[in-house]
Amino acid sequence: MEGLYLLDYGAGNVQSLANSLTKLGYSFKWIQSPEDFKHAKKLIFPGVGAFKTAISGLETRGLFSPLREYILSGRPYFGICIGLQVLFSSSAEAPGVKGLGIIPSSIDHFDASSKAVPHMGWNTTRFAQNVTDETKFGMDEETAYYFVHSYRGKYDSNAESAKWAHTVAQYGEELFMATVRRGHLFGAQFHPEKSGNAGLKVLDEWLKTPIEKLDVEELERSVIPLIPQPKDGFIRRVVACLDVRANDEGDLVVTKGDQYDVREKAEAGGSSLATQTAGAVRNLGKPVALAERYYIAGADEICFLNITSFRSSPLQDQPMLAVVRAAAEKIFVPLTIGGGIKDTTDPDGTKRSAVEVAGTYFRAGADKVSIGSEAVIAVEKLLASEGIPSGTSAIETIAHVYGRQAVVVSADPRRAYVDPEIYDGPQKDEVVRGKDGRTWWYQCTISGGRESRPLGVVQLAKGVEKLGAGEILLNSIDRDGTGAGFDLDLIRLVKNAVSIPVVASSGAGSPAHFVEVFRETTAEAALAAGIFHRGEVQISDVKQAIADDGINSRQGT
Ligand code: 1PR
Repeated sequence: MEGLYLLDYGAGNVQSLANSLTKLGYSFKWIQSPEDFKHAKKLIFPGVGAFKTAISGLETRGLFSPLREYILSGRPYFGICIGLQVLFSSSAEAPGVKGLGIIPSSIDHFDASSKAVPHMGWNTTRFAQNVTDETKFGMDEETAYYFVHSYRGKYDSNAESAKWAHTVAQYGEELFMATVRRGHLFGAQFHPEKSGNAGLKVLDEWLKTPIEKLDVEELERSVIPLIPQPKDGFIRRVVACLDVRANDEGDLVVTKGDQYDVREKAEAGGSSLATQTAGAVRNLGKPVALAERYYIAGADEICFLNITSFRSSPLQDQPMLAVVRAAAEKIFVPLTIGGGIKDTTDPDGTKRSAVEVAGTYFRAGADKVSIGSEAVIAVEKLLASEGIPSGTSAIETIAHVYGRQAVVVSADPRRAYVDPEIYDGPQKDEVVRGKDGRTWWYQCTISGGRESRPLGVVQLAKGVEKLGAGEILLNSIDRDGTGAGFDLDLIRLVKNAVSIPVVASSGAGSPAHFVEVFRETTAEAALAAGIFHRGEVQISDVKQAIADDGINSRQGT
């Protein structure tokens, strides 16, 4: 498209939007300097991250005032996430930092007392105005879109800012502006580039709408007084996880362990083929092809874990980067990448900070990075320094630049059985009594379960929340690959300890296990690997079972 420009303030994953536009067949240019605004006929400002980082990124590049002038000139603008929030006067995220001041209101933090924050996941919207079909941009009230944010523009139908509201979403009991529109200005708090086909449709419809039609019927519109409904539209996510490593031939393959052991086993009386493959890394397919299959099947999120990255993971030689790049061209739901997100040294001696490593993944198309071993070490240091954060851990430094919603901690706990009568260790408050009468605490491990550490999972969860993690991916070494169902005790324990979202992982053997984990715990998402890789259960079966049970679920791609 002639005159379509994208604005990148220097942080966050803008590659996904670029990939979406390429997929839709649009050509575009990047705003490189203030001069470029003169040539822009339509402008999209995508972004995740912190309000302050976005504003100072614009200011440092001399783009703040030219952007404001561009918007006030009445030319089409589409702000995504932080690109919507900068339209407001200010944000509680960065007191004293001025936004563009187009919408006369402030962005505030979600109330975290009764729900997980960040608001991370899919949610439906309602129209806040009598919007004509021409300016719905393909949106409807049944469809869910992908959000990820801790701050939001509250919806109050009596406030002046409500006149900008286009759609409203409900999270818990809070209504907030999901999209804003006035004249040529449009903004989405959700990520259309990460909302599957529904999001691509919004982008396409907005881009296809002739400029003169974007401006219709302003005076006719009247604010609809919306009140919270008994149940919000927040979807419980189904995540497909791909554990990736090099096999013995050096090819990158999707593998899957049983309690983290990914090598084929010799079976007594097995075939000669089974005997030949015994000991080899289990190969369940190619990472990108499998991930694309799950996207098409309706996975709400895809997670890649580089499971051998603890050995050495120089950024120069990081095959996962190619996987992320290729996956991000085809997959338009959130991508999480884990393994090796830490300070590293390249073979030539070049040191790379964890932020640099994470930034490379974000620019390749990842939305979140997941930190395993380093998170355990960081919490041990936090406890040793009496709870005073150093500011230097990977969690802190990445969250500072890219926002906490971009930082996941992947926990690998294993049950440590104890006698409650005599156990008096530091984890005594974390001891769980099972239905079978046995008692245990959940011990954290590093290096893919190879090394147990003197840290309980509750200590880890609270510690990483304090350091700035935005989500916990909660594995269970005991349940991994067993198909025995999620460890509900573990999930409840961690959910009660933190207010960030938790992804239940390990042990899924059937769709009923997803229903169970969503019924019996408040986990925001549930992840499976083996059953999907082996084709035993389809993602659509899981979605259907959840929906049949009355749990909010997203159907389709
Ligand atoms: O420590 O920051 O480099 O991260 C390494 C990452 O690799 C961690 O997230 C760690 O969980 C993961 N990892 C390391 N070794 C293994 C292994 O399996 N040998 N895999 C491993 C973790 C567990 C789950 C799995 C679920 C669901 N995989 O992610 O997908 O248990 O499986 P299921 O549905 O088949 O039961 P760092």
